[in-house]
Amino acid sequence: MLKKILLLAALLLPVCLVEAHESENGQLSIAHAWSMELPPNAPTVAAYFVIRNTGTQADRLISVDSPIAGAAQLHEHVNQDGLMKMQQVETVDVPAAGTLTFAPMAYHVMLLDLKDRSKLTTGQTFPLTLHFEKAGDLSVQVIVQKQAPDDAPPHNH
Ligand SMILES: [Cu+2]
Repeated sequence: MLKKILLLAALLLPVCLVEAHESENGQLSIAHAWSMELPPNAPTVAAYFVIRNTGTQADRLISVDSPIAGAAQLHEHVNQDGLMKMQQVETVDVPAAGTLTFAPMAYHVMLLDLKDRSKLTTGQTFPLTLHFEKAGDLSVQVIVQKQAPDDAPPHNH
């Protein structure tokens, strides 16, 4: 009986990896894509995720886009004279055999000129495509939630 349960668990595991908010392309995988629900009139929204690179080659995130936004930018937070400010960056390097976390007060995707606000309420998802120099395109579903997940990785149910 126990064996049966373990087998069942093993069979269910791969399903977990291809959940809506995860995406994989060779060495790169994107997990925990999320966004925080904002007031309905917020002019921009930020999206966050974790990029894992299991390969021996570094890659580079060169741009992002989403059908719900007219424009999408890569941003970082920097400490400027004691003030945290965000600014646009051209690209973000993904280290070999490493993890890069996009999170509040760190790297994030800024979506501007929002088109479909119905997707920006808690429980909804919207598509986001990441363009990498070597790995090509990776699309994920971003989950809109009320607050930040207290611990992004590891994945648990
Ligand atoms: Cu920003």
